[in-house]
Amino acid sequence: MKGSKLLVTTLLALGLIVSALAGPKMQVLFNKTYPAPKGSDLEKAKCAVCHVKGKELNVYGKDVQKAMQEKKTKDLTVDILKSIEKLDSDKDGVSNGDELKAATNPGDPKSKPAATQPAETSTQ
Ligand SMILES: [Ca+2]
Repeated sequence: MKGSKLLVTTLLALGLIVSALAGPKMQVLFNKTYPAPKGSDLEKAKCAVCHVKGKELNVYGKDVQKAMQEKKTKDLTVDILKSIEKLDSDKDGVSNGDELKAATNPGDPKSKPAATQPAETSTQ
């Protein structure tokens, strides 16, 4: 009995450590879902796609977190990522999905696709 209690405690401790590191697993899934060309804003952002610094989340990271909480899961899935593509987390006027397609950072308003207006917009 003593042994199994120790095992449970160890497993719980391990679980806490793993869940504290939002990192590698989520990043792997993210990179698989949104492969970023080398040198793109998205590729250069790495952790900064979801995080401000360390564990602190940016606006896009918070939307990911909210979507995960709504699904009551701690595991990031492709569906969760897709479910927030229509949002514009950083409010730069370009949806997360469009930014990810263009390999810009959906959590940074300064990073967005180069003007994508139709060619025949009136001159300014
Ligand atoms: Ca945006």
